[in-house]
Amino acid sequence: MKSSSLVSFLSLSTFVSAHGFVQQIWFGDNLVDTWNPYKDPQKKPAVNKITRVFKDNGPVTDGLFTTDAITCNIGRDDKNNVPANATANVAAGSTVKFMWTDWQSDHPGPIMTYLADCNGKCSSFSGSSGNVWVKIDQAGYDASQSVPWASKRLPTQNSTWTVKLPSKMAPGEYILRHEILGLQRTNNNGSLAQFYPACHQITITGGGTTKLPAGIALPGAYQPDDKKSIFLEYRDISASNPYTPPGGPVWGDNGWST
Ligand SMILES: *[C@@H]1O[C@H](CO)[C@@H](O)[C@H](O)[C@H]1NC(C)=O
Ligand SMILES: *[C@@H]1O[C@H](CO)[C@@H](O)[C@H](O)[C@H]1NC(C)=O
Ligand SMILES: *[C@@H]1O[C@H](CO)[C@@H](O)[C@H](O)[C@H]1NC(C)=O
Ligand SMILES: [Cu+2]
Repeated sequence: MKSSSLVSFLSLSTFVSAHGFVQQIWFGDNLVDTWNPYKDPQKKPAVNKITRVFKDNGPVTDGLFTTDAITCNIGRDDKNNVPANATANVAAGSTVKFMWTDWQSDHPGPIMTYLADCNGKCSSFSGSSGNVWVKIDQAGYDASQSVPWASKRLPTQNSTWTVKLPSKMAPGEYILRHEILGLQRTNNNGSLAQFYPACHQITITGGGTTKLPAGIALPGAYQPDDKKSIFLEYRDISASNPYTPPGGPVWGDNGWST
C-alpha cells in the first residue's frame, strides 16, 4: 500500500472505531487548538499545546482507570500525565465550549468537567495525587430531554459541550479536565468502562478570590467495584431509576450540588 493510501486507511479506521477527543476549545471568543494525537506528534518544531499529550482517540478502560492513565488519559511512550508548557487565558465566569471530533451516538453515559488548582505553574504540577479534582459540571441521564444520556446528545449538537467556569475563581493556573464515560459495555462480565478524559491547562484571569475546595483524587475516585456509577446496565436507567455519575457532587458559584 502506498503511504498516502495507508494514511487515508488509518484515518478512516480511526473514524470507524467511533471514539473521539476534544480537538478545539472556545474559551469565550478565543478558539484554541488542543492536542491532536494524529497530527501533532509529527510536527517539527514540536508543538506547544495547552493539552497534556495522549496517545489516541481510544478510551481508558478497566485495569487502567485506577492508574495515572485516568488523570489525563493514556500518554505516549508509556508516559502518562506529562505536563504541557502552555496555558490558555480565560476570564473567570467564561463560557467554555469543547469541540469533540465527530462523536458517535453509541456511547451512552455522562459528561463531566473538573478543575484542579496547579498552585503555581501547571507545567510543574502533576494532578495524579491528592484530592485536587473538583467537578464543576456534569450531565448524566436526564429523563426530561428527548435524548436523555448526555453523551448521546453530543451528536445532536455538532459534537460540542458547553460549560461555564465559576465566576469568582482566584486568578492563576488550573487544569480543566473534561471527560466522557461510555457505559455501553459495562453491563456484563469481561465488560469495559470507557473513559475519554483530557487535561487542558488554563490561566484564569480576573479579580476573584475564591479558591477550589477539596475534591476527589484521580486515580482513586473511580473504582472497579462501583456498581452505582460505572459498572451497571445502562438500559436499566430511567426516570424512576436515576443515574449518578462517578466523581461526586458538583461545585460552583452556589457551593456544592448534586
Ligand atoms: C516543556 O519544556 C521543557 C523545557 O524546555 C521540555 O523539556 C519539555 O519537553 C516540554 N514539554 C512539552 C510537553 O513539550
Ligand atoms: C461544527 O463543528 C465543526 C468542527 O469543530 C466546526 O468547524 C463547525 O463550524 C461547527 N458547525 C456549527 C454549525 O457550529
Ligand atoms: C461473572 O461471571 C462469573 C462466572 O459466570 C459469575 O460468578 C459472576 O457473578 C459474574 N460477575 C458479574 C459482575 O456478572
Ligand atoms: Cu468509542
